Amino acid sequence: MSIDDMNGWRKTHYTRDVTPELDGQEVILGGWVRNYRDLGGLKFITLQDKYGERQITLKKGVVSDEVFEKGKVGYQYCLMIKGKVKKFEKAPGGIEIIPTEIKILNKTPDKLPIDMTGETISELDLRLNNRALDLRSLRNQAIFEIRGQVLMSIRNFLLKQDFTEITTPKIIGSATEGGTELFPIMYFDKEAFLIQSAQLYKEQLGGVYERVFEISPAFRAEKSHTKRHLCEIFTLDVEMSFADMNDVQKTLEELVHNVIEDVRENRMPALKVLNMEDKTIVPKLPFPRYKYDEIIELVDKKFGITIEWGEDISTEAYRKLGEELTGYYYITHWPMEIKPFYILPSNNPKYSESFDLQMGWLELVSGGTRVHNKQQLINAIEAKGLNSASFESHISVFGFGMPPHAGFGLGIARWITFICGLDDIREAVMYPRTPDRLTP
Ligand code: AMO
Repeated sequence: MSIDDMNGWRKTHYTRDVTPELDGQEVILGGWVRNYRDLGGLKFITLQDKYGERQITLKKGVVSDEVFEKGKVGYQYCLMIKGKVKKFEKAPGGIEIIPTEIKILNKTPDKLPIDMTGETISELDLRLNNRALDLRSLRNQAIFEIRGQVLMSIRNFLLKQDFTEITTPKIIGSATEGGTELFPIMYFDKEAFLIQSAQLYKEQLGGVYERVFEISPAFRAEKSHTKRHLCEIFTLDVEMSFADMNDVQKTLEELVHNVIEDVRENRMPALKVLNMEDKTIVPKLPFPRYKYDEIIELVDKKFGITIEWGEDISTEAYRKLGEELTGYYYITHWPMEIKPFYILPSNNPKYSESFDLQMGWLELVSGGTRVHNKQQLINAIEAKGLNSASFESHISVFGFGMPPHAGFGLGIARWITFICGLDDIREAVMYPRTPDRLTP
């Protein structure tokens, strides 16, 4: 069988736009074969495109012999179909298309590497190896439709609140946050690094545009093989001047509330595909707030897990916490010693003006009030054992009238994992990067 050209054909509709009102009209659709059934004198092709699917019905004697013969297709063949819309209640969506012409634009092997019928879910690594194909599945269509909505709703919400969208460099000359988790690269004949967070730039630009946000990648050279860690992350970074952590927490919880409301309002069919329609519900405001001290006391009393004051909360403790606190909640006032230099110490300097936003057991956000006094910033950098000279260009900005400010960073993939009820963060990213995965 030969491969056809489009030959001037253009799609007249997406599948979702072919409604029963178009009964009798001629349409041209294009897409891929999600499903195919050959019952002898009758063949059904389920044609999918970016928005959905429609049934193409080929009955011997009703369609031409040539079209009937051409209807012998394989899974995920790329097709264009010209045909008449026919109202038919028994067909999915109450419509079928009776084709008058079929173009086969590209074929697939007899056996695809992963299941594309939706009957079973192939193993994740196998799916990721064939990601562009895998992304055509109904489940992935739903996940990334929701992700798109989340990003759009975040932007709409923040722009309405006078935030300015910024874009900051992802290649930097020296280690910013002092961590060891940086990817070095060659920048012509010099060593440079991929950025770990937009932190320092968003703070600087907060001193210009007052309220800023960025949605962008950041790179973490952590060899973590967990279901919640990636090496290339995508974060929402927010910074607000003339504000402290309480103001930021209020904006953040309103943002979460609004975004989930938008997802439910606009993406209910996608939530249903993922069986999340009763689980991803609009959270009540305000979110519960617990201090770090209260949390370590709770996990000790309730679960007998001891966390030494000053230590991070262990994964085991988080898991247990997630059984107790199932929704969104804040953990505030972390020990200063486990927070980065840019976080403002509390009046009792053992503590910090910081918070995490949790969803059950998973950390979604971290943030806090920042140091804005230049000398205090220099001291804080050195107290963390870093060389303030390598932060000179950043520190200098604090000598030019830096306002008090606060902000947060939200991991987009972690949030999508939660909203979509996924088991592994890699499912929430089109092309995930992990210690073991650099392709595709
Ligand atoms: P932090 O390092 O906590 O804070 O990162 C912010 C959020 O990004 C997500 N995240 C990750 N997601 C997947 N894989 C990873 N390896 C990973 N690392 C982080 C988490 C996390 O809560 N500059 C500060 C933010 C601020 O204070 O504004 C920062 O980067 O959801």
